[in-house]
Amino acid sequence: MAPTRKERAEASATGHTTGSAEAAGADAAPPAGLRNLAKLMAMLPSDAAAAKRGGEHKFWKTQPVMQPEDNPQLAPGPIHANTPPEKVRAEPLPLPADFAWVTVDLDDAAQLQEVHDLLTANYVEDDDATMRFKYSAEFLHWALRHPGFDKSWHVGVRVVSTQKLVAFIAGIPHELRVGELSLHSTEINFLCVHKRLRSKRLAPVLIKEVTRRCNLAGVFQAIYTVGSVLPTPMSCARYYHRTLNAQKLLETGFSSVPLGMDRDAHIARFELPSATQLPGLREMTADDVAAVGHLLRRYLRRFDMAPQFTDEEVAHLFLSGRGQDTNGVPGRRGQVTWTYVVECDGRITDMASFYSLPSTVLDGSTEHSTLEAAYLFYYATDAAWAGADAGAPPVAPPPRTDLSPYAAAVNAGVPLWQRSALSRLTPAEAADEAGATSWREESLQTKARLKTRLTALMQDMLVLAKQSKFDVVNCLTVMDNALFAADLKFGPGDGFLRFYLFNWRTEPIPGGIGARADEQGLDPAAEMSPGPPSVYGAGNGIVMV
Ligand code: MYA
Repeated sequence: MAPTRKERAEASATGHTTGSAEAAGADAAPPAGLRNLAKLMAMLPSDAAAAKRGGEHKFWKTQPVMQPEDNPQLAPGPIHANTPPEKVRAEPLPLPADFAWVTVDLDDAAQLQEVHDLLTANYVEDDDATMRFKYSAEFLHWALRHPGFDKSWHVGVRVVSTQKLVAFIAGIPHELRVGELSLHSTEINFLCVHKRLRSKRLAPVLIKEVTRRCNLAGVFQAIYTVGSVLPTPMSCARYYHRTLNAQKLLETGFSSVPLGMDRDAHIARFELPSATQLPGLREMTADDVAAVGHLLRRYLRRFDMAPQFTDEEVAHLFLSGRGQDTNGVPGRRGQVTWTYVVECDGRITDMASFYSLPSTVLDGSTEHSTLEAAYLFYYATDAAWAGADAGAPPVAPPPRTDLSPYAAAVNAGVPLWQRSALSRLTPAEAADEAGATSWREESLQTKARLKTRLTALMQDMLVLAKQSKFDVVNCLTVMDNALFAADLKFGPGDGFLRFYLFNWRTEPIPGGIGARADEQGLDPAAEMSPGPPSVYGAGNGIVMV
């Protein structure tokens, strides 16, 4: 996930001095070999200026994405039919002289470091260039080596003469359920072009190349998130921020003391208990994978759109980013994800996770160079359900060894390009979703129980994030976050994140915004069906990194 967002713990003005990347020394001089790049890239057929005129979207209007003028009544489904491999372009798209495509091998430490360096200096900044995402090498390795990953979807562009990596885009396989339909799709992320090569129409070439590679692998749909508005968002969520280290956030200009409050009261407002409160809360282990998978699949089935994780993905997402123990020294080296479960009488009733995504502070006037941000990741609970809302458990769960529809199609010889709508969940995994009630139909009592439980669970996540030395916990308005955000002192930020589907048409899905005055007109779902916004949550159950 890659939002353009401005992190503010408070909605009030910060009085913060904006520092440019240049001033911060992040990109001060053209690195060797880049000196002639701008000249070289000028040879690209650049129609940037023309494209910008009147928001024409010269590129996006040619792509199989929902267009603003599309009839909203069109049935959900693909915009273009799947294509057999012989109809997919066999060679990579042409690049200008002295540029070459590379497939980045993220298991090679040097190549991983190159991607890390490119992103650290050139990736997403907030609107006034005061912060820039700083994904660690461990994070990129964890995020992009997702189960079933296809190395050819880790696409780079190098300058041939210097071998410098100057652009990148990546996809990982992802089973996405939108409404009742599941698509084997790719989650696209980390699109980045070196600052000196911007506005040369290189991004569309990267997007077309990764599309070609995905199509060759039998994948024809994608999901991606962008801070800005492109054709055409199908969901929009807002960033919320929960201050942990108020002093540091004030010093970095991330937040400010609200008018009418003194500094000490502001800092005291964000104090937390020193220990977690929920009995049975502990770190997730490998033994919990099946139980967490069961819980999560069922929980996510309540949303209009959500991933469908296999147990293998659950193990990867929540365990493989735990970093390495450091022989008694608190904390782990290279830790990316933190995942906890609640075990009650031998049963896992809750799970919750967050991941580490620091930002470089680009304002040279502060002594702090990095903001340590934890982002709320997936969570699930069954502690809130009872009676009718509980849903009928499957009478006899199918054996866990049965083949998924996808695997069965492989065995039956169905060609790769015709398998994209077949689920990779085994029958037992799929059965975990049975009987879940949509978030729209849950009773008020269930919502109230859910709110109580999630507030307790997330309060403990805040305590754990604080113990792990994070400065702030960020989340979006997706999933059930609206139920606990205000009570736990998450405040709205300036950033919004738009969700897009490639080659899939769907009705917009509520992203949990619309209730506040400054959110009017931003929620594509509200635009489609005007009415009071839901105060209870969102239909969007996706959290991208
Ligand atoms: S979002 C994170 C994006 N990265 C950053 O923001 C990092 C900092 N910025 C940069 O590196 C550059 O500014 C980028 C654009 C590379 C973003 N998503 O080359 P250009 C369109 C989609 O002259 P540049 C993430 O990673 C723009 O509207 N399109 O522009 C998810 C215009 O088209 P049109 C974007 O500034 C990425 C054209 O590109 C984005 O030099 C999902 C201009 O090209 C953007 N973030 O470079 C990608 N930014 O004229 C789509 C600009 O039509 C995946 N543009 O308006 C689609 C699915 C593909 C797989 C399908 C498989 C089936």
